[in-house]
Amino acid sequence: MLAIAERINGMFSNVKKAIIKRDPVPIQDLARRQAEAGASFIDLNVGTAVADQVEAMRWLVEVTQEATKTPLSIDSQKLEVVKAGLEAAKTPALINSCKGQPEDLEIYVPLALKYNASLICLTMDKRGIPQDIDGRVEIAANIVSAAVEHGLEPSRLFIDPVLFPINVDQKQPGYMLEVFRQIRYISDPPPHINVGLSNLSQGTKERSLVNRTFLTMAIAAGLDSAVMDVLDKDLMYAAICAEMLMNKQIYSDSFLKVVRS
Ligand code: THG
Repeated sequence: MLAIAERINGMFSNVKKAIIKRDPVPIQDLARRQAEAGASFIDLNVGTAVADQVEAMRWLVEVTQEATKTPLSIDSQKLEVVKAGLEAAKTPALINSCKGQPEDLEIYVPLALKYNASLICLTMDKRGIPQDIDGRVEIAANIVSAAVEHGLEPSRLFIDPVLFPINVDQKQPGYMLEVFRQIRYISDPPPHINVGLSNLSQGTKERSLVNRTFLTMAIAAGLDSAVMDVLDKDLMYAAICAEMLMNKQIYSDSFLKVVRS
């Protein structure tokens, strides 16, 4: 699966401080550790606290690239901030994220094509995020149609049905598993399916356990990408084991050792 490393996010106080002081040391340390832990992309989110988000994103991209060659995920709700990140990135990046409504897709799909980037789209429109299965799958189908129309390959499209914290509505994780199953049938080949895994355990006291248990269930239902804590070893090992059990990694008696090396 594709692990998008979540830790360089202004929502964390040490990252926020580093961005404000323009101190590259904590950022580059996180970049190296997350790359070594097996990140496919390193997510960069300046958070909401800094004054000039465009300038902050440009700086984050530059200092992260000095530390690692791992591709970057440019995470912002603001188009100017995304553009600044894409402009500064030296290798094809991932845009995180675009809303699944026509007006936004008409801007972000061509933007992804222009920068040779991949694109995460949320199953969210003007009315918000549908709470049910059908509403999310309907928006996912609209997203895939827009991508096909513009010629963005399914391998560069990630659909994110937006995972809610477990303490908001306990029925949601079950709904999500069904949404993953249905999204796989929208196109052949299917788009990637992604979630922000840590959303699920916000506010709970057993974060790591909740995250990794859901991740293995989700992999069984077709999830193949997550914005996640790659520094959580138990989580990474659970993902590898789930993929082995789904015949997506070759089995050997010491499969974990093989993947680690
Ligand atoms: N989908 C996509 N991208 C995303 C999300 C998503 N990016 C951001 C987010 N959601 C995923 N990343 C995180 C990162 C951290 C936390 C949750 C999700 C988190 N932070 C601590 C908390 O809220 O308790 C706060 C940090 C601290 O101070 O320790 O849980 O859904 N495409």
